[in-house]
Amino acid sequence: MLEPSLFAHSTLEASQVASDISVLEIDQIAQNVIKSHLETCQYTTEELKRLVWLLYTQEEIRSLQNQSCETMWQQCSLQISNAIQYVVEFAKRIDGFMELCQNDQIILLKAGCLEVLLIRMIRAFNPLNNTVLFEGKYGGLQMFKSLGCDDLIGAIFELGRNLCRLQLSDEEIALFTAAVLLSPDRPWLTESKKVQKLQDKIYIALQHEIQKKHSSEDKLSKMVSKLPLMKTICNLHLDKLEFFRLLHPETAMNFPPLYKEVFN
Ligand code: CLR
Repeated sequence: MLEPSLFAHSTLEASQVASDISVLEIDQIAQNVIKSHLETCQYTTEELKRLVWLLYTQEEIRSLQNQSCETMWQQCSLQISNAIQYVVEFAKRIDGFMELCQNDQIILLKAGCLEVLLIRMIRAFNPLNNTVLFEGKYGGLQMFKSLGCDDLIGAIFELGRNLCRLQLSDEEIALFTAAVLLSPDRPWLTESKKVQKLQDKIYIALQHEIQKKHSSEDKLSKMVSKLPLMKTICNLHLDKLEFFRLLHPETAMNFPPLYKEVFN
């Protein structure tokens, strides 16, 4: 016969194992997401640190400003398209993403990839002089003047400054972008419950990561509070693109296929 005390002991152990498994699972999720981010973030932190003082000269800025609107749009869409490729690769490496139906994978990527890029942008954004990495050098918002989208660019730079104030680590960026990508409320998802479960776990992992660093308690809510501005920027981008397409249909037709596919 089993001794009561022994039995009690083994049930205690079992419950500990149960909670260990979930902590372990959260840890594995964090590690997978962070590794996926580091493998697909396009520029290492070291590279960016080296580049950060490589600024466009006044003359180079002037020549960007004097370019035609079409050429500048083409250059920007190419840079964005390149960056999207890395986001697609990031998504594919997140455990659970490839197990979603293909329809939902596409919906999540189309809906989330610009938001992910906007968060990733802080790695390549210098809040000290308000510059961002564009085609290998840093420059301020005036370099995008020829796009004719001052409001959009202004909002993007404002978001950059805002997000930089949170001083997110690469681990936090990894988990935050994964959570944004796995948003269960995107229209037309067929398995949003499955997406919700993945996102819940990633947010728990993110909360853990924040606690580890002893950062302010409401860091997560501060991060989440930037989502509406990101959504506004995404919608503004779509408006600008639609208007550009009306004015310059032949240029827009020649945008990179991935850019067209994501924003059509
Ligand atoms: C974001 C982080 C990526 C690398 C990267 C590539 C392209 C960059 C983008 C970052 C930030 C935003 C960016 C973009 C190219 C053009 C765009 C600088 C750094 C600016 C804001 C212009 C947008 C114009 C729209 C009208 C398309 O890992």
